[in-house]
Amino acid sequence: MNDFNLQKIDKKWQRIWEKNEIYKTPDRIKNKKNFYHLVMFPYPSGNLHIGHWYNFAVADVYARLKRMQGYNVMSPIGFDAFGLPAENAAILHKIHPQKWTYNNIKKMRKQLKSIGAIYDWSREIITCAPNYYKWTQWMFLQFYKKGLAYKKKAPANWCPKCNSILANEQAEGGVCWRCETQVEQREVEQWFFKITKYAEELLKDLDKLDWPEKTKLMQKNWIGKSEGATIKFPIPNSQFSIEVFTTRPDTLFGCTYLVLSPEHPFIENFKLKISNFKSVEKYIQDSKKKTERERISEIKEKTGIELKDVKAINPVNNREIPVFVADYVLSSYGTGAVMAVPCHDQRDFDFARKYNLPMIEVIQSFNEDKKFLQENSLLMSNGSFQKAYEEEGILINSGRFNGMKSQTAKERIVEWLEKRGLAKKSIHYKIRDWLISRQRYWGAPIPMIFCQKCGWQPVPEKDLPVLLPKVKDYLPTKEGKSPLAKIKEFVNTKCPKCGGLAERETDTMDTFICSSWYYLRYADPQNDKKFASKEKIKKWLPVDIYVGGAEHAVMHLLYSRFFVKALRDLGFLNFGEPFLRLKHQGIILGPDGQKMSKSRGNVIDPDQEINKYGADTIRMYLCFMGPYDQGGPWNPKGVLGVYRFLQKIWKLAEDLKFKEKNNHTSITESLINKTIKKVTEDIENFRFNTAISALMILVNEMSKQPSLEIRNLKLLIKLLAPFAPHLSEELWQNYVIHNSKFINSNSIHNQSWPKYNQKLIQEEKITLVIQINGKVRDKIEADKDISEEEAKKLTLGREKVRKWIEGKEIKKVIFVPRKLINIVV
Ligand code: ANZ
Ligand code: ZN
Repeated sequence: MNDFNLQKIDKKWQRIWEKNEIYKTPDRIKNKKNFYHLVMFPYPSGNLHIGHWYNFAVADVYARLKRMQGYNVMSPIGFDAFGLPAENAAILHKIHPQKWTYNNIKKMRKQLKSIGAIYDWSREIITCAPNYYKWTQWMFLQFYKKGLAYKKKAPANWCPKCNSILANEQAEGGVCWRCETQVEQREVEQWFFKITKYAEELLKDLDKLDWPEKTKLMQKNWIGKSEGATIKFPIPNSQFSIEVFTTRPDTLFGCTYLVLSPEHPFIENFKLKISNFKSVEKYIQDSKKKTERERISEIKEKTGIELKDVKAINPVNNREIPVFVADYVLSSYGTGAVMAVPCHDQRDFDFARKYNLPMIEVIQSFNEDKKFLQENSLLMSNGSFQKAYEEEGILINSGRFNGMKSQTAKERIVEWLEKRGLAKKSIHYKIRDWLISRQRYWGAPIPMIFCQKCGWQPVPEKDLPVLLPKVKDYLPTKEGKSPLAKIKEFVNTKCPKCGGLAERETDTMDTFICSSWYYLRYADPQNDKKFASKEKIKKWLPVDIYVGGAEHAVMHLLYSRFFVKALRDLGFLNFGEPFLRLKHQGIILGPDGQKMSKSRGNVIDPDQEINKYGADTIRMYLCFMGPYDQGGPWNPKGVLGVYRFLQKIWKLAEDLKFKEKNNHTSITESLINKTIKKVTEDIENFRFNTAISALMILVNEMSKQPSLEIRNLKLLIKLLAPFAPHLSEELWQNYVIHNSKFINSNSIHNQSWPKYNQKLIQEEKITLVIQINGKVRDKIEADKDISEEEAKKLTLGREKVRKWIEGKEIKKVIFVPRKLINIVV
């Protein structure tokens, strides 16, 4: 028998599998259902890090289970290859972005292969390849023709360091998502995709998806639906009025002034009437320097200025009220104007106090028997108010609506005003259209041509792709234009309509467009007539399971959903959601429990780890670390533990005498069936860690036996196969097949997954009650002899539980064996 050398086994089987194309996925296999298993394709940084491994290697365990369960599993991989770093490398190291990218891809392909995953490399796609971005451009054209792509001048987030404009999602928190530089605002002509058209559907369809609740909630908040009313405030002695959007029409009687955004057109229209217009203008200029973030920041003091000699009329009581301009009101939300209710909105309260504006209390908090709650009283003994009461309640100081609950009053007040044409119900969404122009080189050129005579013209489809030309200088121009603007041969072209001289668009597309449809291309990656054929799309899509990082919650995952809905409405797809089930991996920390970083010196390099322990050990350790969606610190002892476990299996196979039939075995049928059930269900539910625990128990029992039946060895190897594909192939070939020549059908990875017999499992389960601070929050089925340690691990992995303990410190765990576990936070 050979030495235990996992690295050698890795290489051997990777070579044989590749030669035999055992993971090549046909579009159909007779009597098998297709299953589309997808991981988020990597950016070709040139280095596969441990986070990639955590995503890809662990997801592959699931893919392999599905394969052994009899599905025709497609698990493709490719490269999200356009983007800034290639350009930065070009500037820094004077290497062409294309060369840099393809060099990195070559290196990463090799690293990816070392995982031992079931990737079908014949389906590989590279988004910066002309045969791919041709279709990205084609999609832009379809969107354009449907009115889903348009150009407009817009204040945009400008990163002074990257010299580029960023989407809102890429400037969250007011900083550039790549370099964390503070972003500024700039007005530029830009292309947009009309994602807002799908706001309601994107929101509604979240209910259909088997996705982590947290991710769905993030999308929901990002879409930000608000139901309320638009209310007109007439301007005395004119036919004009100012419209506001409010979610609280029940507070209308408490509105004592209006606030406009600095960009509101009313200001320009009424400038002759505004006696302090000069100062107002100055205020507006100053506000342009601030980012949206700064403007709405809770911490910063609200500033504003009154429009002197202009008044508006509160339509519920006909009182004349002053009008202000303040930059905390955004022009891009609602109507760009707000009715201020100081007693019931804290922002308005702070503002009113600062500028000494009147306050009227109109909502009071009452308990269930309509008794006024003194402790919530706003009024202080000196007659002034202490803070805003923002909850709903019962109306006071509101004329005939007094005594009504907020809920009812909202409806009634709007109905009442509606009769006079002064209000209507309305809905607003926070989500904005997707800004897709980039003033960068390394992206797909936007296929549009501008003609002085004919305006914007789409590039005819037959002329696609618009190839990205070679340039010498990758920096955007000082005016913020793409470096492509410096290439005359690229810019100058003919108008597709009149044939006259015209100019090409020089902006490139946001790389998030490339990744919004790549999963469609995997179904038919070589097609040069279509982005993918209808039949092939039908065979594979939608994606059955998608595994990747939670950081993509509102960008990639929302854009992809929008793409599918738009393509469906264009008649190219017959489904409305791209990813039916979604799983996120957690984050791996360094051995010191800190975020991995080069400067801390706590980075784990997967290449080094597999050189030491082999791919199977690393795959299995990643599975074993803890609940998959939580991640945790890398523990070298843990890795060693897993390595020894695999060694134990190796020895077990080598030392034990296997018999066709064995009368002395004391491995119970119950344990066998229990293990199959547990491993199956745990992998299905991404509880890889507990699946491995079950395998460990089984291996322990087997090691105690003087001899075992061959069927039990076969079973063990099968259960091990998804986790440790290389070692299990080696054992399978040596102890089960006994054949020197490898043929595909004999591979362990073409065997079927074992089934269990429920009847043979002795019921040893109990229901463990989970309490948080003494309150019952969840229940789990568990082994009757589950240890405190195990129970705690299981409990903390529950989504329901995490909701209650997130961000809190666990003070104590009380465990009553076979009954309950109580977590005190
Ligand atoms: C009066 C009022 C009274 C409001 C009250 C709230 C509480 P959401 O829920 O986020 O949609 N608002 C409307 N347009 C705005 C804009 N362009 N910039 C800043 N604020 C704006 O918020 C809706 C509320 O935000 C609206 O309801 C409005 O203030 C404010 F006791 O109207 B409210
Ligand atoms: Zn023309």
